[in-house]
Amino acid sequence: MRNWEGIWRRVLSAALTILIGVASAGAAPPMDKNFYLPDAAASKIVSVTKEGNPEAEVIVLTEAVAIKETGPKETVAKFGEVYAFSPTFIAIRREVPTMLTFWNLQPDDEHDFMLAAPDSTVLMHLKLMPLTKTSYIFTFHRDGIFNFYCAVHQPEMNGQILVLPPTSAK
Ligand SMILES: [Cu+2]
Repeated sequence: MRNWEGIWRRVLSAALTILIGVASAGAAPPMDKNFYLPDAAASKIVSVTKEGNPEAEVIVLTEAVAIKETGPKETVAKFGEVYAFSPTFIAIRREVPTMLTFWNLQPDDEHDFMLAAPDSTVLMHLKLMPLTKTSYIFTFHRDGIFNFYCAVHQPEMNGQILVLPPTSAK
């Protein structure tokens, strides 16, 4: 009986995952204790939503700098596989909803996006699945330098978001 319950639970959770996936055009990244959006406290620093009306969009690519499939072999031997975000620097206005769309260009490599507050507190962590576009709308409520990381590819796969005050013209 226990086993059946376990199996049903797994079937239901798989079905739910598929439903959630379909609801958001198949691009829903997995969320669990390791992958999450900002909680209530972190949302006071940056709110992150799927839906909304972004005023700007930035596309962030995951680039293979040196990998085993394409080399250079000597570089991979010396440094291991090296990936980078592109761009690595993004300037965003505070209180301006900005869509960040991550394109994971690799067919067989997972990346992720871990965003840290200016005091280095981790605010959120997204999984970026192979050959997948992942979009969220970010509204920052604090100015400052926010570092971001792919936790899989450290120490090299990083970037910075500089949050500036709203323009006075606005
Ligand atoms: Cu990565």
